[in-house]
Amino acid sequence: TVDAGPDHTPWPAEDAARYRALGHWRGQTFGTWLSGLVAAYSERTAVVGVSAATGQQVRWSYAELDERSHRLAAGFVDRGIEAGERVLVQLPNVAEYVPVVFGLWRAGALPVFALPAHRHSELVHFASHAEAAAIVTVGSHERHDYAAEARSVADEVPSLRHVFVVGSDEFADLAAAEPRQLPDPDPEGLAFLQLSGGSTGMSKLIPRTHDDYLYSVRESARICRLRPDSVYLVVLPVAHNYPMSSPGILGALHAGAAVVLSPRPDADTAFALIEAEGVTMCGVVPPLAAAWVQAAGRTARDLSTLEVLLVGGAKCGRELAERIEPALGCRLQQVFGMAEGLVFYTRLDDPDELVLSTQGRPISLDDEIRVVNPDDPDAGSDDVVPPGQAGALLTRGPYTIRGYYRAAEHNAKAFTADGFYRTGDLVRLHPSGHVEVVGRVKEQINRGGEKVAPEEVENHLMAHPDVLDAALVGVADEFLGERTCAYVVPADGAEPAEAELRRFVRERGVAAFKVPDRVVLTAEFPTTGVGKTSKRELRAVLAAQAKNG
Ligand code: J2J
Repeated sequence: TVDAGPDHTPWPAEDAARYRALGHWRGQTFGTWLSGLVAAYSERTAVVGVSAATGQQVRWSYAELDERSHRLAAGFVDRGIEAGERVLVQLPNVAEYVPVVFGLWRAGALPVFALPAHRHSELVHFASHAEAAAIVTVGSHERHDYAAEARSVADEVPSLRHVFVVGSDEFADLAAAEPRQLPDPDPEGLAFLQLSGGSTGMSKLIPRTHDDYLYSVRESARICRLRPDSVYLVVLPVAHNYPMSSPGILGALHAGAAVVLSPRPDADTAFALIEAEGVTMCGVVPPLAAAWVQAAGRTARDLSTLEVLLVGGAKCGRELAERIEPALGCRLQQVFGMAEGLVFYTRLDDPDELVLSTQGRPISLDDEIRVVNPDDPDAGSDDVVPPGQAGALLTRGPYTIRGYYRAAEHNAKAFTADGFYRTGDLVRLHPSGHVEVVGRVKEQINRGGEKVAPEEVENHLMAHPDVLDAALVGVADEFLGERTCAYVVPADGAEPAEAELRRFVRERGVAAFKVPDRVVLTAEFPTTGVGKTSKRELRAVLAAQAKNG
């Protein structure tokens, strides 16, 4: 790829020493961490979910999860997966997800976490950028043939040597390998790659270490008050950073709790699981919270075990926030996080006013927060705004990356010279340390928690012969917060139909949530008067027009 650079930008030695001295980084890998959990919680339930292999619900104890992941680790190594190699994981919410990921970690491999929604062009990008050696996926699921898609990706990406299909006979063989002790990787080395929401072009890969991530997991479990008798329900795509670690499956496991994987996020499916499994905690995005609030009014399900509903991924407006506790009979906990690191939570004992009106305060006292003048995000002056005023959020700390994976050019813009990550979020900082998210300065559309990079979608549109130019903007949407609208200038004499352009983008192989919700043809784009309009300015002008028109 063009934008090469280091795999990992380590923290400066003095910061790393401090994080170790403070006990944030404990020199533990995911493998040794799981071994410790097994020693403490052996026969307790770790994972409940539908097996991709049998289609039946399974219930695995910590000891069973441990054994499965040891066998899988040996199986991956026997198939030639080497320590440090990247393995693209594209699994829906199936029980095998958990042992597969621990198996890869124990083999020393680095999972690259794709979402089930991702399609050919995205998978090719992730696999080639990471030079992945393998893909782990399922067969057919929800009317999509994941295995066939993975094979076509493997045909295109030279580094891909294997497609492992969970549920296949071949995979059953791999999973039955004789467990054995394997070398433990470096806890300060990379553990996996998460995906960024993307702003300029394709998603960047986010390199996280065992040490930094486990710190955020332990603290998340503590802040969310997970206990051994907690039951955490996953309804969002399991590989996303939020259900993974905020507090997510890893936070739940850290506390010795049970993780229940819901195959789908709808209220009917989730409520049935809440009742059947005595679920105490769940994390959702705002549109889902709104749907659940509605459904709670007419459900016959017993939701009384539910203690906490986390809401985040996109702004939870005050009106929705106020409905959650009365409708669902549980405490609302707002969470504002990012796969790059930094996570904010409202605390369970925060005054209601803060829980309803803010997105929380950081996990750690060692999360450094700077709120700077957003007027010229490219100028990099980064003057801190007066207290209480909205500004662009910058951060660095013990679990926030210092650089994306192999992205030197992008890193120069995404981080300050002294290592602060430019989150692209516009926030107001309260005296209590809580923040309120009031907007963004980044070129990203947040479609109900699913992130869309305008440039990526515009490039797909502009590949169409009838399209001269395209600009994608977010327009307000009652349900999703915002949805996407593509403004398209047709090529001379052409009049492409909206349906045709949407189909075209979908067939280029992108996640359904990136296909423009609307397409509007326009003879020409507005100009701002001074010379050539940048895409950034153009999107701003079009978004303002959409709002006022
Ligand atoms: C407004 N915007 C929010 C919120 C995220 C926990 C929770 C969410 C994510 C996540 C995550 C928001 N209000 N409450 O990784 O561990 C927007 C911001 C942020 C971006 C990050 C976690 N919660 N956002 O959503 O990497 O713009 O992570 O910078 O997908 O989502 O997106 P992502």
